[in-house]
Parts: sequence; structure tokens; C-alpha cells
Amino acid sequence: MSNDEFPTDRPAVVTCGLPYANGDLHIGHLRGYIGADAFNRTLETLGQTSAYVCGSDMHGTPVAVNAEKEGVDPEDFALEWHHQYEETFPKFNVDFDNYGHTHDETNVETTQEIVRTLDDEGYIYEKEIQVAYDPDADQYLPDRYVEGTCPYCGEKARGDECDEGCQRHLEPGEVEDPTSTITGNPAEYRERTHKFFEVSEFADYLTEFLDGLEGTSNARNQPRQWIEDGLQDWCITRDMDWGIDYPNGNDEGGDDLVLYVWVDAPIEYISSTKQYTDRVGADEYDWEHVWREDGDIVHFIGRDIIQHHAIFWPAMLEGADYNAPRGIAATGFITINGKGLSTSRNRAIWAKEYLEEGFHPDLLRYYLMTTGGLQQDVDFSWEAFQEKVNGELVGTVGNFWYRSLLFAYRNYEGTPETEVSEDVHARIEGAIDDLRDAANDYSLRGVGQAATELAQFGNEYIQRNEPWKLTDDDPEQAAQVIRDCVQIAKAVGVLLEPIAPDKAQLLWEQLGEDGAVADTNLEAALETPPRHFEEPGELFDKIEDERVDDLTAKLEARVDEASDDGDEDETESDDTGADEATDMADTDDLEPLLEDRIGFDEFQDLDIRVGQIEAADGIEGADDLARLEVDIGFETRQVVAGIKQLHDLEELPGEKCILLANMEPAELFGVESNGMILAAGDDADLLTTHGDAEIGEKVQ
Ligand code: B3M
Ligand code: ZN
Repeated sequence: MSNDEFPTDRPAVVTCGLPYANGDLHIGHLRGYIGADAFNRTLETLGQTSAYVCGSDMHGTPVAVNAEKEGVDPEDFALEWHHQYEETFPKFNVDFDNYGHTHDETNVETTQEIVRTLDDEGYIYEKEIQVAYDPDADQYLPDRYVEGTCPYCGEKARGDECDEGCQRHLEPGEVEDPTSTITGNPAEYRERTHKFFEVSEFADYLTEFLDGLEGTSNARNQPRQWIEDGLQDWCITRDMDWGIDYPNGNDEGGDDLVLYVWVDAPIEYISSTKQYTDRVGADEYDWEHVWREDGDIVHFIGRDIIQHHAIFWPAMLEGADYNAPRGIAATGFITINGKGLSTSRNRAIWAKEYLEEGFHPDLLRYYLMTTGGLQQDVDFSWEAFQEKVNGELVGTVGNFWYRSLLFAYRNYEGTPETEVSEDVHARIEGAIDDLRDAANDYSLRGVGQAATELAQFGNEYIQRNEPWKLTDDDPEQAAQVIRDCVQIAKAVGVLLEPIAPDKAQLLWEQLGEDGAVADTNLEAALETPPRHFEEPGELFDKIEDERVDDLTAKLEARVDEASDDGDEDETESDDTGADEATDMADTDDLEPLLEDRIGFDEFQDLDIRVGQIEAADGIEGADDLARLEVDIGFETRQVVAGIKQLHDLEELPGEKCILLANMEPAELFGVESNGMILAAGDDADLLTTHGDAEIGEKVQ
């Protein structure tokens, strides 16, 4: 498959890692589902046929263990969560074309068919292995029923994954010093016959596959290393009742053997696509074209499940003669106030909670998509959320939309009757290119920025041209400026739709447009808006400081409460399958170290300079922000830094500091920030040099 640029004329499918149907959804989950949704919407805006499919992950020990704790049947337990997820996702504008589950008929059939094919093709064999067993519970101990030490990195690990350390998948019998999570007793090993999939046979294929794989670099680099270290075959059956039976029966001895959850879970991507085709018809969307011919398959996943998606899954697809994924975007974790998200400590923002607080879903979407790149960990704090919303959505986008449309309505009752100027036309075309490039880079931050920067341009344009001064003296020019602004406003709406679909739709309606902005594509950005529209309203509300203080206090109080309860055990099986950054005992308060290394070249891309602060003053209306002027040798930079409360601003002039000079300019509370001063710690300890480094020297 050649990777020509999006949009292609092939159908695409976008998927997101299936949530285990075992607990409440939180912000860690939402990042992935919103990300994949925004990517799918972006492809559609680009004009590509695309479907977004997913489903609940019903099987495996993550579900069985939690169901057992509650004393309920795993199927009933999982179905209940499944229904809750089905209801919750749309509330965040996560718009699946199909949302199934792994226990439905389509997935059972598709899974058995694929496994049968792999068996027929000779990729599956039987082997006697040692399986952990708890004599007191009289039960085999697959996966999360056993824990011990990772043989690769020495961290505490679950039976099938090194979730606190190197994130490797672990095969049955690999975990050292196994203990049963049912009784806490040391586990015994017993000999059992299991089925193995010959992943090792696919090493060359996978190397080539990874060379062509798009998405985030972590999804290529880690698997390359694993291949180099030597691939092991993969045990694909488990001693359990709950799951999908191995086809043709594998229980000669009357024992229960089901497929490992990681076999049938990704197959749900296919099954869910099939169900979509069943609903809309193959003329509209053909699952076979996508999965068996040459569609564009894009997976969004958490970075802890790269091995399953970039090794096991493409090997299964290749072995069973299905199409390979085109891209894998593996996202970083979410931290809360700089600390690892922890469901057991209640240090999370729950989906339900966010909605109950009455915030619009598009605000969270925008925050999660535009704060940090996909691979990076993203920190959530109510304060940072407020800053994003007030600064970019209220201050830039909302402000531009409202002032342009209001001016247009009051003076022209809608869109002035003239053509868009050439410059503005070209600027909108530039934003369209930015969006296309961002999609091809799998950068949702870039998608959001294409829209916000266009709105920023609009604000500058209206400010520079001051149409309010022209209405009497030069009415033609006034009409031209407003005509341009209305077009920019419409284009911002089209470009922002993937990230903030409701708000874009409201703008669309304010412009008097018919239908759904989600159904348009990029050409709409340049099409003339209706001649008449009604008086507009404001589309974003500012979040007040008191609100943020309350929310922060509430969050801290409940984290304290959960810690007081002594519930400190991170690995207790409350895992919902979403990305949780691990809290290490002695670094509890620190942001987790990034796993992904960067090359020297990437470091060189950061232009970090020694600077000297020349002036420092507060910014009106912003409690925390200070405006600094920093001499960096070549020039003096104005930067905005969140240090107003933490430093005596009068003391700062004359201090040396370190400044990231090629940070993209941003506007905060109407003040341009052209660089970023580096600081560490809760009190914003400013980084500096201690010797004779000159002002303007590069940090290297
Ligand atoms: N259910 C959740 C996780 O490990 C797991 C994903 C399956 S994706 C095919 O993040
Ligand atoms: Zn490990």
C-alpha cells in the first residue's frame, strides 16, 4: 500500500483502543476517544470517506476479576458498563459510526474465522507450558489473577503485562515469584497444553511493515527494538470460562480454554466495521474494501498497548490475509495537577463529573487536543483548563466570531455583498493547507491551531483595519473588511469542527447556513455565507477564577480523603484499561519520566538562550501572569510567564534567565508572548546560569 497523502480516494477506518467494560470512564479514556473522533472528523472535512468504529472490550481478566469482586456474572457486569459507555461517548461528541462489543455475534464469528484461518495456514501450534495455579482457590491463574516480578526490568508486574515498568507483554509463566491475586498465596505451576501463534515467523514482515507505518514515532521505535531482541511466539489461549471459545473445540480434557482477550479485542475493529456496513450498505461504506483490499486503517491507542497493535495485530492480519494498518497513533498519559492519574486515589476527572459541572464537551475536547503533542503526557488542572478556554476559545475564537458577526449584522444585516479580498482568500487557503498538513502529521494540536491561528489573524485584521472608523468615510472599504471577516469566521468554523463540533455548528447556524457543518468539507470554508443572518450571540463563556478555585479545592479534598483511607495500592485491580501514569513510591509528587527518547537533532531544534530580564510587570485581569522583557542578545523579547504570585516582580530586572526562543508566539490576556522562560517546581524556580555564559548564548 502506498502512503499517498490524506485525503485519499480509498475508504478509511479510524479506531480507538477498546475500553474494558469494567468501570467508570475518566479523562484518561476521553483523550483517546476524542482524539480518534477528531482525527476521523478531520479526514471527513478533508473530503475522505471515513468511518469511526469501536466497541467495549468484554472479555479477559480485567473484566472477570472486577465482576467476581462484585459477585456478578461477567457478561451481565460487562454489558452494564457497555451500555453506560454507549450513552456517555456521545455526550463528549464522540460520534462512532458503530459501537459494538467483543461478545456480540459478529465478533465471535469473525474471531473464530480468523483464528481458524491462522490455524489452517499453519501459524498455530500446541505446546505444553507451566501455568500458574492456586490450590486453595482450585483455579488456574491467567493474567490478572497472578502478579509477581517482571523478568525484564524487575518491576512489579501483572501476569500478562509489565504495567508499572517496561510495559512489555508477558507470556504465561514468565512473571517471577508469582502470587495469586485471589488468595495472596504463592502460585504453583502446573503443566497445561495451550495454543501458540507463531509471531516469530513474521519478524521480517513486521520490520517492513514498521518501515511504512505512519503515526507517532513511539509506535515504530519500540517494536523495532522488540524485533531486534527476538520475537517470542504468543500464547493465545487461557484457562478461563469467560471469553470466546477456541474454534473447533480445544477442550478435549473437558477443561475450559478460551481465546486470550487480546486475540478477540482488536478483531472487534473489523467486526464493528462490518456492522457499520450491514447498517448503511456496501455502496456507502464497504468494510471489505477497507480490511481486505486497500483501505486506510488508522488506530489510536494508549502507549502502553503498542506491542499488541504494532506486533501481534499486524502479524494476525497478515497471517489471515487482511489489510495492514496504515497508521498507529500512540498517545501519552494524562496527569492531574502534575501527578499520575490514579483511579484508586480518586485523582481523576471523571467523565460524569465533568458533565455534571456543566462544562461544554467542546471545551475539554479543545483542551485535550491542543495541549501537547499526541505522544506527550498531558497534564490537566482546572487552572490550565481555564487558561486555555479563556485565552484561546473565549479570547481568540469566540471574540473574533462575535465581533465580526455582530458588526456585520448591525451594519449589513448579514454578509456584505462583495467578493472576499485576494489576501484574505489566500490566508484562508493557507489555513486549509495547515489543516491538511496537520492531518498528514497525525497532529491534532496542529488541526486545532490551524483554526485558532486563523481566528487570531481575523482579530488582527479587524483591529488593523478598524472598520468602525470606515463606515462613514469609506463605506466600501468598511464593507470589504467585514465581508472578509465573515468569510474568515466561517472558515474558522469549518476548520474547528473536528475539535469543537457543537460550537462550530452553532456558528454555522448563526451565519444562517443550512444543514450540518460536519457534513461539509474544506471547500465550504471559501464559499460565500448567506446574505442575511440574525443577531449573533456569544459562543463561549469565560470561566471565572472562583469556579476554578472551588473545583481545584474539591479535587484536592477528595484525593486527600482517598489517601487517608489508606488506599495506596496503585496496582489493585481497579484498572479500567485507560492510561494511568504510574506513581512510584518515592517520586510520588513528580511528573513521570518520559519513556520516549529524543535524538540530538531533536534537541538541537530547541533554541534555548541565556537571557536577562529587563522589565517585569503584572498583566491586568490575570492573577498569575506577568509580562517580562528579556534581552537575548539579538533582541529583547516580550514573554508572558505564570509567575506573578510566585516572584517579587520588582526584584527580577537584572536577573539572568533561560528562554526557549523558538517557542511559537501565543497571546495571553491580549499580551503577546514571544518565547518561554524555563522554570521548575511549584514555586517557579527560574532556571539560570552560574558562570560566565553571555547573554544570547545557546544552551547546549
Ligand atoms: N481493552 C484496554 C487497554 O489495555 C484494552 C484495549 C484493547 S484494544 C484492542 O488500554
Ligand atoms: Zn518490565
